[in-house]
Amino acid sequence: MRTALRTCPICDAVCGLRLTLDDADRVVDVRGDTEDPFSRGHLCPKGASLGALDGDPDRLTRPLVREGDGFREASWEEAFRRVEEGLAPVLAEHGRDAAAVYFGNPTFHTMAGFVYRQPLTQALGSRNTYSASTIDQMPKHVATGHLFGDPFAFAVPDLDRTDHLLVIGANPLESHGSLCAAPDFRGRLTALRRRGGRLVVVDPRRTRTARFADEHVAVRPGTDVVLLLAMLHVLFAEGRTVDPDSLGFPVAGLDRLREVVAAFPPTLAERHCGVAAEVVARLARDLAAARTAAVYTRIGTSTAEFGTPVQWLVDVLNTVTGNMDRPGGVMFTRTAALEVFRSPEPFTTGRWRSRVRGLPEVLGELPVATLADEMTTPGEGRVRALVCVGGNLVLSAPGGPRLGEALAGLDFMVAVDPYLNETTRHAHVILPPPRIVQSAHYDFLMQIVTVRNYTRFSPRAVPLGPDQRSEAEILARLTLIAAGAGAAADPAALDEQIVGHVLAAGASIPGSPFEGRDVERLAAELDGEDGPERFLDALLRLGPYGLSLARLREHPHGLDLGPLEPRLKELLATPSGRVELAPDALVADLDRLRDRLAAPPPELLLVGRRQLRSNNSWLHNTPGLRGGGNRCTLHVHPDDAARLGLGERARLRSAAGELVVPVEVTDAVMPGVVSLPHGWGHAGGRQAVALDDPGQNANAVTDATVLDALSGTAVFNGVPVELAPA
Ligand SMILES: Nc1nc2c(c(=O)[nH]1)N[C@H]1C(S)=C(S)[C@@H](COP(=O)(O)OP(=O)(O)OC[C@H]3O[C@@H](n4cnc5c(=O)[nH]c(N)nc54)[C@H](O)[C@@H]3O)O[C@H]1N2
Ligand SMILES: Nc1nc2c(c(=O)[nH]1)N[C@H]1C(S)=C(S)[C@@H](COP(=O)(O)OP(=O)(O)OC[C@H]3O[C@@H](n4cnc5c(=O)[nH]c(N)nc54)[C@H](O)[C@@H]3O)O[C@H]1N2
Ligand code: SF4
Ligand SMILES: [Mo]
Repeated sequence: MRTALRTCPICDAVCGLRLTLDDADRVVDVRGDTEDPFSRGHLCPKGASLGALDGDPDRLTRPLVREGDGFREASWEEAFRRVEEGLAPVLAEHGRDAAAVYFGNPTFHTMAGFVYRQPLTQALGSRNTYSASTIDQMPKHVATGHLFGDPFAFAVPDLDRTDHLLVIGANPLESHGSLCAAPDFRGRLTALRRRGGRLVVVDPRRTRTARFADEHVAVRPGTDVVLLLAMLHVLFAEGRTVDPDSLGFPVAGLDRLREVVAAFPPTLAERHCGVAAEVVARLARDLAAARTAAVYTRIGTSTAEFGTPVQWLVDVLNTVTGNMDRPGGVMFTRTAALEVFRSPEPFTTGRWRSRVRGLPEVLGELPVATLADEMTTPGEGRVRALVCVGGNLVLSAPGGPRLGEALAGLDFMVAVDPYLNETTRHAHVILPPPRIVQSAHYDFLMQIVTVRNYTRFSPRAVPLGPDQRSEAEILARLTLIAAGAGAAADPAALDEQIVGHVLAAGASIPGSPFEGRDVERLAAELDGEDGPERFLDALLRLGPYGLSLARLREHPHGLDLGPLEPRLKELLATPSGRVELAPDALVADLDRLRDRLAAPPPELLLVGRRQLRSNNSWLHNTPGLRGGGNRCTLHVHPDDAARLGLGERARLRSAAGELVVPVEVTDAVMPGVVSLPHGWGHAGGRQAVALDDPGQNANAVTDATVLDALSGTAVFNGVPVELAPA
């Protein structure tokens, strides 16, 4: 028996874990790491199941290649050769855009996903680049890009110091927080209440977080944009906004903003949001009156028709109440490794458009909602091949079943995934990453959104066997194949190129520790077992804390780098050099809202529901996480159930599709709203536990034709539906 320390890779909370491994290197016990200065021993049921997940007998251990209607195991050499044979002709005959790539949620957590995403995308050279961002946080990037000029400068609630937290469309007691990395969210909210602070939740459902809060305000799905405009209306009308000169950073657009919100009085919000006008006004006044306050929003408003306007208005509220970039408000991290990348080109979108629907590119990506169109619409530039890294699109994307049919018609698909599932079963080659504990871990991306500055590196706990390939090597080889270098090209050479890039950039930054130094010499000094570790070492050395991989290894429980500090002024990258409170694109997008408000509201709206013992599409195969409340049911309010005469099962229909689902009558949802969790609908894979109680695919009824216009993000919350007894 021995112990190994590592960060949990499953969600944004980045909890430190203490694993016990037996002599056969199996994980036999998982505890929270009480010495981690950030998570202090916190652990949730998913983290506690990491051993079962890591040792899942259904995880693939060898590559699979398609043979007839089935799969057979193959050597890595054969598998990579098959990738080359499948991909190269598509690129040669139909051009770069004929191959698409998708990066799924787990690639936002893995080191390999962070390091190779750009090289692989560049090597493919396709406009058809997709990721989970356009079914998740893209509205936040777009709003942030317009407000601050840097689409990655995410304002994070200063959870541990705020006096007033307004949560809109997030359920951190079940999701454990998102774009707000805060292990033990419940403990932090308990501390908020104990120091006399106030927690208010705006959500169409009475969630675990809503029940915990001082106040829960039920809002009609998709209407938060009106609520926020009306709150701003109140603040301006009552002179409750702070003096812009007191903010500590320059702002532009205040007068225009005042004009815009003048058209949205609280009475209008009452009509559309189902929230009484005096409650709307009080929400605004409470925010302005609090000593410090933070407004926080996530999936409930991000994957919604007005996702980008809501993310914009949330940070506008944070700004005009004087809470932007100050302790107790919302703040910006100073990361240990990513500061070199902080200032990008001026933010812009639409540098190219999707072929079929003409949707604008954002951050180099096209909307996942149009991937099926690109695969099935004939013509030049049709997508004929897919590289799918850590994505279960059939269950995760809007109109998933239709996308599944499109995948079945591809000339070639390769999946990098530990499971044979609903999506990867359409692949011609499946390349499995090794066990979880066989990968080193560093949260490049999550460290952008921690509520304290914090960093931690976990070395791999179990070495790779001779028949295994690291995810880094898999992605490096795919990159080389896409670049035309072939299946046998040397991944180490690619790694040196990637690392060389960082070193050269560092050497050209005035005042950096690498300034003027020779890249080859620098490369020889780097530490690390493989490309990603060396890459990390380079970034840490260039970072603001003067760290290195060696220093992080000396601190296996992680390093607390202190509370967040004001720094917006140095991050600002707008052409005006000011925070743009009323950007043209956002103000113009409100025309779409006026049209929507003029139409009669749908009678019944579908929203999602995350479940504590689940994580998107891939944890349903772990026995310890099944059962209890973790079932795929439709929550229906008793009034709606009675009105519609519903029994045990109901037929749920939208413009996009139809499902028969088990009904759970509960007043946890407001009348006129039904809720179905996503990630279910298991079929056709090799996941015995998941297939035993497969549930229904919520994305059979979400509609890929309705999007948040500016970001191309799919609408999962606020889908018009009809319901009838089945
Ligand atoms: N209706 C509805 N749909 C939604 C949402 C919703 O709220 N409602 N939420 C959306 C959101 S926010 C997200 S992020 C997406 C997520 O959707 P996806 O991007 O599809 O991500 P996951 O379902 O988390 O996992 C995808 C795949 O990654 C594999 N995987 C697990 N670990 C690893 C690893 O280490 N490496 C690799 N290469 N693969 C791995 C899993 O086996 C699984 O097949 O779903 C979205 N879909
Ligand atoms: N247990 C668990 N944890 C997870 C995941 C998981 O699947 N399971 N997924 C992970 C991922 S990928 C992500 S992105 C995060 C997401 O983290 P969160 O955003 O915190 O997760 P959700 O539970 O989807 O919370 C969204 C809330 O918005 C509400 N809502 C729906 N429509 C509206 C609306 O129109 N207005 C308002 N105001 N609210 C609305 C929903 O009822 C729901 O309570 O969670 C991560 N953590
Ligand atoms: S809260 Fe998230 S990071 Fe922490 S143990 Fe659970 S799944 Fe892992
Ligand atoms: Mo997500």
